[in-house]
Amino acid sequence: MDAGKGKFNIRGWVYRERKGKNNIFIILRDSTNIIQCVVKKEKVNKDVWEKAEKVTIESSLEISGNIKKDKRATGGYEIEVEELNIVNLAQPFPITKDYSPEFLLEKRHLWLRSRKLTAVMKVKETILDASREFFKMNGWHEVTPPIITSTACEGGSTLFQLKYFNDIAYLSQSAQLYLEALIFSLEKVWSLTPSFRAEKSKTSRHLAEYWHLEGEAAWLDFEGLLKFMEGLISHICQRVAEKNEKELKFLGRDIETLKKIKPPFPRITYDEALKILEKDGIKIKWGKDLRTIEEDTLMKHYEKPLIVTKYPKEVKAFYMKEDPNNPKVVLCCDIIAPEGYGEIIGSSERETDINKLIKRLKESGEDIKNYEWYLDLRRYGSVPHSGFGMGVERVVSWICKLDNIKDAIPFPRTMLRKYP
Ligand code: NSS
Repeated sequence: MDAGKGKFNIRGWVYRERKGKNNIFIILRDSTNIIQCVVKKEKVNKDVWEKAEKVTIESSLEISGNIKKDKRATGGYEIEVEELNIVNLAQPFPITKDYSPEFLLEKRHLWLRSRKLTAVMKVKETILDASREFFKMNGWHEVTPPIITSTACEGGSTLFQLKYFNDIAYLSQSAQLYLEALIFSLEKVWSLTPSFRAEKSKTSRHLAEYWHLEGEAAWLDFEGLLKFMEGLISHICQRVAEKNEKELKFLGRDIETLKKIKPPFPRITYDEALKILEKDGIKIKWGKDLRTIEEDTLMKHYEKPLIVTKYPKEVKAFYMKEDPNNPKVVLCCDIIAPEGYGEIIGSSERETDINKLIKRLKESGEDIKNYEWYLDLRRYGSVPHSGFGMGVERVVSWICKLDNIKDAIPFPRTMLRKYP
């Protein structure tokens, strides 16, 4: 919809309608915006008036008429209708009064038309565009790793298993191990893939299927990794602030807070996090992972994303590099979003010592045979390298200020839902 002055043709769907004796108001929605159309009984022929009288919510229409500025109209313009064609007369639309989350999820295929979800999807597109742009600007190559995998990357407990001919296979939890193989030819690689986690937890932050933006680079050390991730998150926020003013306003996200998301981000170690938590009255035994409640408590102290480094080895994945200065911790980093949106990135420098990798895999109960191909990467020209994974819907939730991660994806999959 590109509103100017004069004659105007528009196609769209009825967002609202109000029928008076002499005037019928139709608010029409298309992918760009909504606009008020008025049908005046005295100005149109009988046929147009009768069609307008029939119009129902979500009917698809073609309208032509004269457009003019009108301060009172939603959107600031009004079309005075001359011609009206009903492409499809919608049956009574089921979403009327019941806006309960469960009902809206059941009718998701229709609720996608809401202004809220439309705004979220536009912001998500900018987030993806900005990410791609940032990787390209820095010379990273986009690659396409597999979705069907033979091994776990993030531990067996959340793996989805599937029948694979006469064998079994798994849906990918992360492209990481495959990206690691690709750095030996392309050096800096990234991918955007769905990741699958059979999460039993019913939280506002977990999906069973989410979009995973992952990067892996040869010669990238821990410090370089932290810098790159700060740069990426900041670039995303700046681009959204530039491009999605209208959507952010609709979603209630203040643009100024996004503009402030610039490096450097605050950095603390796991040990320092425990000290802050203790002052806040939460005592965590060293060696325990930080849960949602601890992350949220920490974030009361910060307005920018927080970088938490060097977690205990036991709570982190087998591939993370042991800190040369302290073998009890690994060179990993979680980035936690402000305002209680939780972890948006998990990352680390990778272990290059093949014996340490084998030991850690055995400790986590894995069959080494399945990881022989991965261990080959340490046998033939191994180099220091690092990588990360960003949960796209977590970032969307934070930037769009959503109450639940389910609204960050068109068709959310959770333990309790795979329909529609
Ligand atoms: O498990 S992660 O913390 N890390 C990895 O998978 C690494 N192998 C990534 C890598 O280094 N290439 O997941 C990464 C991010 C995490 O920080 C969350 O933001 C997001 O993926 N994540 C999720 N988002 C939505 N739903 C679920 N269930 C979920 N699990 C992780």
